[in-house]
Amino acid sequence: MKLHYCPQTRSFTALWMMEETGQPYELERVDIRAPGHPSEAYKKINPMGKVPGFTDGGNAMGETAAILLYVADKFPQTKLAPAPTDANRGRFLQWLMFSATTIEPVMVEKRTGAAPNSFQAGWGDYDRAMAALENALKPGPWLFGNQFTAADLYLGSSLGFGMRFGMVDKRPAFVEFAERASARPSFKRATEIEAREVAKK
Ligand SMILES: N[C@@H](CCC(=O)N[C@@H](CS)C(=O)NCC(=O)O)C(=O)O
Repeated sequence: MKLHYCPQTRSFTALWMMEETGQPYELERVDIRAPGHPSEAYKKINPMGKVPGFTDGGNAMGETAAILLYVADKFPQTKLAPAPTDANRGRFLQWLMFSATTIEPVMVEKRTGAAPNSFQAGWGDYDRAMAALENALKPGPWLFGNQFTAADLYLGSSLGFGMRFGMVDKRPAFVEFAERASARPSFKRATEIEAREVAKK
């Protein structure tokens, strides 16, 4: 497995995921600011030319949610995704997608002050999304009790980022959830790798 990665970008979430699995992988640095980026070769990995990109044998993909799901399914022993036959699978998929489909757009709404149109917009609006998420995270410690999954990792990463940059309210349920997630050894390892990569710049 190879993670195509650029420090201090959204590709941190996939890096954290790779560390959470404990499986071997390569890290390939992509400079998203380099002239000529994205190359045609890189667009064969991520058609948008964005990071993260991910390759594994004949598989190539972009999109954090897709990478997390692929990796979680590849290593069922990590229990980072409920099995397709598990009663939690549907709810897991829904929350795994939520960062990409809903948190990202509502953060933009918050930052730009764009007028919400909750009924028509696929992501609803900021208040509606935050209320749904807070309700899901409140029981804790994770979405599915004591079982940490890729959906917790992605939400923890998105909430941490959103609260750091003032695009998500610091509600106690969010602060506590993000703190619990970032206390994981995998997060600390990913943070160290990121710091090393930043220093290489
Ligand atoms: N929907 C993508 C978003 C990826 C994304 O926007 N990556 C940014 C870095 S944070 C990027 O590659 N920007 C450079 C570019 O657009 O060329 C995901 O969640 O994986």
